[in-house]
Amino acid sequence: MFDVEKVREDFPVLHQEVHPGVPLVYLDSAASSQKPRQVIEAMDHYYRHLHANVHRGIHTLSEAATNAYESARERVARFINAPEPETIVFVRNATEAINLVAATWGRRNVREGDEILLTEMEHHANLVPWMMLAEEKGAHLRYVPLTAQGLIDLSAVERYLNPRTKIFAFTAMSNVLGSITPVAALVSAAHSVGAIALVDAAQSVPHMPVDVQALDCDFLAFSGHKMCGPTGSGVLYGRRELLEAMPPYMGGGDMIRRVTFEGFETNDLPYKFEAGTPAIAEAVGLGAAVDYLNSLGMENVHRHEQFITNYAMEALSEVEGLKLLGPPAAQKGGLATFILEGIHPHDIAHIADEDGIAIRAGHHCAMPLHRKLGIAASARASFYVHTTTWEIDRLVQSLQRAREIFRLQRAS
Ligand code: 7TS
Repeated sequence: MFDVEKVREDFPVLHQEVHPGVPLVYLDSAASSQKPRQVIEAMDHYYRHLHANVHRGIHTLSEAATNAYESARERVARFINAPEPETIVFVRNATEAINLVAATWGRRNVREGDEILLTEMEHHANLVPWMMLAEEKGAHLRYVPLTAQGLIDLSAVERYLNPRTKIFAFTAMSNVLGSITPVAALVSAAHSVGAIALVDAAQSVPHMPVDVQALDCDFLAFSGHKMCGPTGSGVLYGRRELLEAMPPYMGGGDMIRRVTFEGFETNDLPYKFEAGTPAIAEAVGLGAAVDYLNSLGMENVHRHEQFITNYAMEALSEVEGLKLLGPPAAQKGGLATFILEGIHPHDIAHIADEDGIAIRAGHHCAMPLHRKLGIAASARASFYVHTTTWEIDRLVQSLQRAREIFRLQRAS
């Protein structure tokens, strides 16, 4: 049994009133998750007892900091079943991970006339870096269309893949529709035409078990701050042969083995891609987040979110004039995105905030998807390990209140 009330005790931020007498209901974990005390304490401990720069000094603290940093890498590697820690590159977030691949692998391998395949439901982080690359190289961007339910259909993917496709970059779960994509099948389809596959796992690694070897993906990107970890911690997993062949992204300290006035020699993996002093405390926090999620069990996390999503979609569909976007609960992750007839999503979010409820409104960094759906914006409630059914009930009450306010305004 997943004891959500016990889990809530781990999150200090949840136990506060956001307005006098109005307790917080946090339904914005897809934007950024809250942090359990285990993560906060690990970072506090690091700064109080271990901090020094890594990989540089031979003094005791530098060694302790290096061990803490590298131990976080090992735990992250195990968490996604990467074959070895050297295939885990620490970056700031999923955005940086994708930019790194586009700017290094992409610049070296994509040429004029080549195709880069994306889908219609990508976050800007998995669109703009490829647009920049395509513009520089004269390559073409193509987009796999969605089904009416907002899912990726394998047969559509197969129609779009061809020998000119160099890379297929797609999300494992849409941050707007919640749609879960059949990652292993999409990777295998990409490989069948000789393309490589990059998985934007920003919304999957925090919420479900992910095994990069089982998926057979070439790159996988995610952010620590969406999985109970600190901001400024993120991960690029890459297949060793690809990482080895890629040029470095940024130049500076740590990423070199040797520098002369004439040039430089790059360091081994993963340091080749970690120029400058890294976010050490953040890596330590991410390691603690991984331990925390492991202690809950990722199967349990996923099951709890499916239960909440199912409950939320049923409860929300009772609200008159409310339209849910995306597929049914069984095919989606922990979020519910909707529009409410006659009320702008920003007004919904504003009224919800008066009731202490944090939801997101806008285009959620997926403007092309919104345009495709024929809407400018939507409202999104997103869930995590601490979300309860009574929080969903509070949201539904707030939406009813919003409807009432706007009904009265129209009547007057
Ligand atoms: N990919 C997906 C699928 C995302 O949902 C996000 C962030 C990113 C990439 C980028 O992550 P970052 O940590 O590098 O910024 N998504 C959202 C969101 O839905 N609301 O705020 C951020």
